[in-house]
Amino acid sequence: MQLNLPLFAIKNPIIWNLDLDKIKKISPGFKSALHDLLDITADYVPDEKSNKNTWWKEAVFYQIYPRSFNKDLTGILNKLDYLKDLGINAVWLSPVYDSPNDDNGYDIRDYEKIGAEFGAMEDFDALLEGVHSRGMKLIMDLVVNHTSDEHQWFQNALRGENSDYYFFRESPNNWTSFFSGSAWNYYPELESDKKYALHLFSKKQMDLNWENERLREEIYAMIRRWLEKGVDGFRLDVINYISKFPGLPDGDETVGKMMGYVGIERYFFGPRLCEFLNEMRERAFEPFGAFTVGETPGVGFNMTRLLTGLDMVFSFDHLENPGKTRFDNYVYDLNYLKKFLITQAEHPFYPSVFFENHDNPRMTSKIDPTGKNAEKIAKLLAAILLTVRGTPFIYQGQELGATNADFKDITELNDVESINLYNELTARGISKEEAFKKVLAGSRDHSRVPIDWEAASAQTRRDDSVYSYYKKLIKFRAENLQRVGIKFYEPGKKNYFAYERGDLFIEHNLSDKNIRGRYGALGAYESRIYKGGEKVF
Ligand code: ISL
Repeated sequence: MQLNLPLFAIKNPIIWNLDLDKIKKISPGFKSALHDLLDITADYVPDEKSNKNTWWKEAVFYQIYPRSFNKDLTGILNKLDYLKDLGINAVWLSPVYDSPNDDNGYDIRDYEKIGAEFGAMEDFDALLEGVHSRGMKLIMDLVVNHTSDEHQWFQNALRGENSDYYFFRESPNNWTSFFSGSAWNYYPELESDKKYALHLFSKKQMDLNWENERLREEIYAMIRRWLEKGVDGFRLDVINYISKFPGLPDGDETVGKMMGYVGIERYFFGPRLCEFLNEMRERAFEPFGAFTVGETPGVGFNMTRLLTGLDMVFSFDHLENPGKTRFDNYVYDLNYLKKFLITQAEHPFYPSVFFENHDNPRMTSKIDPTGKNAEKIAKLLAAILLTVRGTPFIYQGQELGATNADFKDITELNDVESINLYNELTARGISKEEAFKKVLAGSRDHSRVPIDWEAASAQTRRDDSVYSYYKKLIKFRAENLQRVGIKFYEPGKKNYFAYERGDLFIEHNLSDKNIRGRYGALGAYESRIYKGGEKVF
């Protein structure tokens, strides 16, 4: 998929059965790296999941990115009625902890303190109470692959105390950071010979060493304190990266080129990942019946099945067409989304469904960069999101049909990933215009601009708005679409996506042209729901 090879290149039995050892031209290093990338848990047998309360299978979640939602925690509290009116059952709050904000809160300085820009712990308690009193749930963002370099643990490590909470080495390996450049910082002031420390993300997000049992205990204790407060669960940031291969071996350069980042096969599904997740579940989540959704980039359907320590995961493979990355300028083909959802349904796990979050441009703009059909596409995406099998996650603004921001210049961007990438591209000799164009295609800032509350309130009063469409469909879903299976209809028909769920028949036109549906014509990007041949939505 990463290379956009035709499927027969993989499914052809001659290729499928190739014994890599017999191919002389493949270097042993590439072979073993490829093996690690594809096959590392071949012998792992997953445990049975416990029979806990699975409220989240019936919930509609809403993600709040606090700094661009409504100012602070009290601002969020003031919008809970808006969310309740929309029909939301659970809120995922992106980080609100104390942080120097190098990566907007995903660099935590103190896990048990609220960032001053958002308020204080009393404000958080009031928010939690406000959520619960409206019959909703609240999940927090748990960022435990790394901490800020300003976290006390890292500050201690720099003084030589508990330095095994992080990864320090005498010399860096060849791993690259997701936010450009080497994944290693150099600290010349250190007394030890090990002056390099690992950061897979920004230079201020230092990777924690999960091999260290004392560190794991501290993390579990911290999680339990939040659960004692009454939070209902967590979204776990890049949680599949927590187990790194012992010794942190160099990544294979060819695999690195294929994937865009060197070293990824050494940690994206590390040898102790399932063990750590199960341990964390037993020690922290399970005693509280807490819900977990893991952010697990690159894991794929088959490995997802093995992640029994988590209730659900976010997979990202549907956010770009095969062969494309977020920073490519292209028009997204919805037929691929359909194929992804059909294939996913063949796998035995309960999926999350989402099209947007704080790390991606708006999906409507990906499908139609001109914006001409933005409202129709926003409604189509709502209809798919809320009628396929799985738990839907709405990202703030999506319910208003938000499109990408109209940034004109690099100085208008704020995200560390965008700025680092721009600097990397221009340093490589690419012109400023070209570099800006590329960064703009994938910039995370598109979805981080403030919510337009005036437009929101106008939409709540308009019956045919995107907001009202979401609201009606969420209600319809709660009444008609709980815990029923899915059976796809005419899956081979291009630009047409249709399925049965119980006694409902749902169909979508994935194109901007009229097409023939089961019971008549479907207009551009139109969705319909039928019951016994009668249109009910
Ligand atoms: O960078 C990636 C490869 O393209 C992503 O898959 C990346 O791993 C993913 O976006 C991680 O995101 C999460 O962790 C980051 C933070 O900046 C994001 O906002 C968060 O969602 C580091 O904490």
